[in-house]
Amino acid sequence: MTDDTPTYSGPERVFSGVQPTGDLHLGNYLGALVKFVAMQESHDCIFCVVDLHAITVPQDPGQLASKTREIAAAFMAAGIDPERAIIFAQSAVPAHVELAWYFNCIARMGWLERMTQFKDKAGKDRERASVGLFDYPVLQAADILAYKATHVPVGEDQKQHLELTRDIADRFNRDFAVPGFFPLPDPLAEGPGARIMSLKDGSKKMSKSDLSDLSRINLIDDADTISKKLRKAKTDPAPIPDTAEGLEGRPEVDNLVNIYATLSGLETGQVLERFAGEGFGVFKPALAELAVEKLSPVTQKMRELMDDPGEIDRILAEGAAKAEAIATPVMEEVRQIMGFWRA
Ligand code: AQP
Repeated sequence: MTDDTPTYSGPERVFSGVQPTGDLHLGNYLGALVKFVAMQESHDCIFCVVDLHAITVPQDPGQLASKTREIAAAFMAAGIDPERAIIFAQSAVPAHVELAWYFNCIARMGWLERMTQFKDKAGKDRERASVGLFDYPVLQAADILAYKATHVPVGEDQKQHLELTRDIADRFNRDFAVPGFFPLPDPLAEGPGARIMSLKDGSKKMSKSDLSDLSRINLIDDADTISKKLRKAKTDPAPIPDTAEGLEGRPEVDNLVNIYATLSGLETGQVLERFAGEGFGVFKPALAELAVEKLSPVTQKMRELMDDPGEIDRILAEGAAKAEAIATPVMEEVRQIMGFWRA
C-alpha cells in the first residue's frame, strides 16, 4: 500500500462476541465484559452471542438457546444497556455466514494453519476436529467486518485472530481494488484483565473448557465456592513480595495479584504495598472477599434476568433487527463488488 492509498474513513464502531459454551468465568468477565461496558460510553457498540462459533465443537441442541439467553443476561448484568448497545445472537443474522463464505475464498490455508488457538483446541486429534473449528477465525472476521467494526475489545488470546481479520480485510480491499472499503480493525486487548490465568497453572489461561472447575471462578459461583477455589489455588511457600520483580518466576502468585489489582482498580504496586510480607493465609481470604463483593451483584442480576426469558428474547430479537439493518447495505455492496449476478 502506498501512502496515498485511501484508508477506511467511516464511523468508529465496536464489535465483540462471547460464545454460549458454558458458564462465564472471571477471565471472560475481566477480559471482555468489563471492557464492553466501558466502550458503550463512548462508541456505537454491537455485542454478539456467537452461537455459530459455539457449534465448532459439539453442543447439545436442547441447551443452546438457553445458553445463548444466559450470555445475553450476563452482558446486561455486567452493565451493558440494550438501549445503547446492540445485543443479539449471531445465528439470527445470516450475513455472518454469507460473508464467512466469501472470506473463505480470500483467506489462505497458510494463514489459518498458523493459528495457535486451533492447534491448542484440536490438540493431537487434529484429524477429527471439525472444519468449522479450523475456520473459526474466518467466521470471526465476517462477524466484525459485516458491521465494518473498527475496534474489537477482546482478551489477549484473541489477538492473533484479529491480525487475521486485518489480513482478510486488507486482501479484500486490494483484490477487488476497493481501497478503504473494509476497515482494518484494532484489537483492544491490553490492560490488566486481558490475560487471567488458571488458578491451578499460571502458564495456562483461565478457560471454560478446562476440565478442572477449580481452575476458574465462574460468574455463577456462590461466595463459599469462590473462597474454596481461591483457598485451593496454586501458590508457593514464599510471602507476597514488595516489588513487581519479586513476582517473576511465580506465575500463579503474579496471576492472583493481577486479579486483585484488576478487581480493585489498584495498580500492581499498590496491591504489593498493601500485602508485602503477608502469607497466602491473609492474601487469599482478602482476594475472596473482594471477588465476592464485585461478582455477587452481577450474579444476582443475571439470575433475576434469567427469570424472565421472554424479556431476553425480546431484547435479542430487537438487537438482531438493528444488527441486520447495519449489515444489509454492507452485504449488498460486497455482492456488487464481487460481481455476483442480480436480475
Ligand atoms: N483467561 C482469559 N483472560 C482474559 N480474557 C479472556 N477471554 C477468554 N478467556 C480469557 C476473553 O473472553 C471473551 C469471550 O471468550 P469466548 O467464550 O468467546 O471464547 P474463548 O476465548 O475461547 O473463552 P474460553 O473461556 O477459553 O472458552 P473455551 O474454553 O470454550 O475456549 C474473548 O474476548 C476472550 O478473549
